[in-house]
Amino acid sequence: MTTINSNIRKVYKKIKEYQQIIIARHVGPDPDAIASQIALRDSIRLTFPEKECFAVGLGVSKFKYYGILDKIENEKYDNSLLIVLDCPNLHRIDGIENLKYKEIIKIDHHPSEDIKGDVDWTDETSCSTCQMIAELVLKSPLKFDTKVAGNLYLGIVSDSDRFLLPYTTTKTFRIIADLIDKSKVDFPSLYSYLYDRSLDEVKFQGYIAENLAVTENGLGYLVIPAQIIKKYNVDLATPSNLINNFNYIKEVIVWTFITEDAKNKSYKVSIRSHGPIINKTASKFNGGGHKYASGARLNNEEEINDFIKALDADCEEYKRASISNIN
Ligand SMILES: [Mn+2]
Repeated sequence: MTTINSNIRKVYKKIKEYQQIIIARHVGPDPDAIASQIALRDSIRLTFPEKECFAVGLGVSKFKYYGILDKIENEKYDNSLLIVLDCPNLHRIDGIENLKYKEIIKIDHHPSEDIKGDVDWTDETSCSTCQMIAELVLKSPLKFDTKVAGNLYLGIVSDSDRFLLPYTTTKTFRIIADLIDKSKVDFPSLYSYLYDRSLDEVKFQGYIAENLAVTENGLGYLVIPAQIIKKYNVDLATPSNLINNFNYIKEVIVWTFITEDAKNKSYKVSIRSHGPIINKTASKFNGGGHKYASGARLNNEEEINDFIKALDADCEEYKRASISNIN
């Protein structure tokens, strides 16, 4: 508790100190990354209207509800403070080309990688980066309004998968209760921004359910060819958006979608787990992430086969360990 509070103090102090603040997050953002980034920017702007504070990176049209990202000339911000959210590795930060920042703050809930922040607030027990930003605005003099609170709420709900994932803690609920009490945000009205989807997507989910292969060890996997993505009129990001919907299938303890990325001549991989730790295997295949939610990249069929075998072995080992625990 003390370390977290001291991180909040340190982060606030740096924000106060700098005139130029650039906020970035990982490439291919999800709601937690975008919402934390825009919420922090808007909170800093509310608190310090005289500062120049920008949220950078490529915009994603389906996330425009959260707010519009800033297009700036990075070369002009040599004296800036860079705040990186929801991203542990330098090469995955979006939109900081040619930015010669003075100091870097990291706020993230992923396992630590190569970014070492001048202030480094890494909390793997947090369900989301938005939970950390919510704590920051609640416990520091940073101001927030219903829009900031709504963004943070959606990021928390999204990354915790509606509080289903084990990263959800009593602290998550305390922070959310505080956030709602203090902002009076009408949270039930926000869910459509996360959960509205097209009929095409629902039909594509049916395709996945119909075609998912399941091994004896409880690995569910599906290789999705580019022409299927085209046929269902969805896109490369759709399988990873749908992957959490395949939670709570009795026969499946780990599941993965391997989607052909025709443009980059590779395969984009999402993985989820109900038990076995999967990020070690993910990191062997150009990926990584959380213990129970990871991603990877594969280049050819041989790698696909090796990857499926490795994940299946993780499932087998986990099953064996659980059986010997019972005995
Ligand atoms: Mn996150």
